[in-house]
Amino acid sequence: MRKILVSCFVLSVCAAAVPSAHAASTVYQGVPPFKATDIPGGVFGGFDVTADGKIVGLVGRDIKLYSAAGVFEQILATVPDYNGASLEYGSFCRLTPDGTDVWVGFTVGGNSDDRIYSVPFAGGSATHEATFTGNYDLEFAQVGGNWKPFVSGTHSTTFGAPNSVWLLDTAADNHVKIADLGGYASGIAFDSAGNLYAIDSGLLKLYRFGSARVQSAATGGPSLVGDNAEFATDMHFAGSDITVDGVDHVFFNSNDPSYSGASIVSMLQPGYAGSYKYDNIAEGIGGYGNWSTQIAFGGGTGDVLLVGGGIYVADFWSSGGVTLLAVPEPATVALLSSGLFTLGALMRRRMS
Ligand SMILES: [Ca+2]
Repeated sequence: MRKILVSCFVLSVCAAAVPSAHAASTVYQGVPPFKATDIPGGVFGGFDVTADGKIVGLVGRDIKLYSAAGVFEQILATVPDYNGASLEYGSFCRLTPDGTDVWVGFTVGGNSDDRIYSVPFAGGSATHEATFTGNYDLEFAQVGGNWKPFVSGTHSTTFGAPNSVWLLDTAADNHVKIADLGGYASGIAFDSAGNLYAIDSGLLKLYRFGSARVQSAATGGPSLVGDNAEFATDMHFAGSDITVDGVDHVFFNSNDPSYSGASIVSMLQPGYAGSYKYDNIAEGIGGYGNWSTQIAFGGGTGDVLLVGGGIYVADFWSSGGVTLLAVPEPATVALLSSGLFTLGALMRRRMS
């Protein structure tokens, strides 16, 4: 599935990394105590955020580095023009866990040659790591003690094929299916224990698959379906992407599938199994609101609730920048540190 180029809005709770000069967001309204801030940047085919808050954005075939304030610094590398006169569309841009490399995905018309490349963060030539039809998101998790790339997408040239998750085979493109889901291609995330979070945008569910089952599927065991999930949380809207902060708080963005205007960024509550066990931390502004695509955590091992890093969201509908979402006001940090339930109590503005 072709992912349309997105502009990037950062939703952040990172007071330290975010200059106070940033204007309030015109794209998202933070749900108190969070607030949203626009970060000017580019129109990205994918993005990620470094541990110190810099933005790595895929612009065309260029992988560009921006300061935490969104100021362009340099081109890290350029991926070869492998599709001739036809465009390659960026689908994701992901730093490796140690930050030494950047992996980027592309799709092309007809999904005839959808490639994944890596480049050194320090600059250099691109390596064609794999070809994966309909790639959408890539996240790293450990298998047998080694970091491995997992990809979500359709893995099919059939339009409307359901979303699925695969362990990427960079040797021979014999990708290993981890989970069959439903709905359109959507993002994934792993927490520190290797649990997999994935979305079925058809059933409007966010699943958590336990790390043991993920490891089994990655090493020859049966692939998974939604019924194999440890937890499933119902969602109001179709989920788009998921990210996890440095202490395993889980955030996701979702869009009203009717295109009627609602795009929200939410955080799962502890013990989230059940219906709508999440709180919104920011909501789209405007007639069509937003159509958000990707979400990422920036801040290394930080805890978003303790102002240790930010949540960043790419927004397609209101192109032209990055929004840093949701910075708790300093006065609330002490409250937040007393526990997530306190935060939940502060954020009861949920759609229902
Ligand atoms: Ca993700």
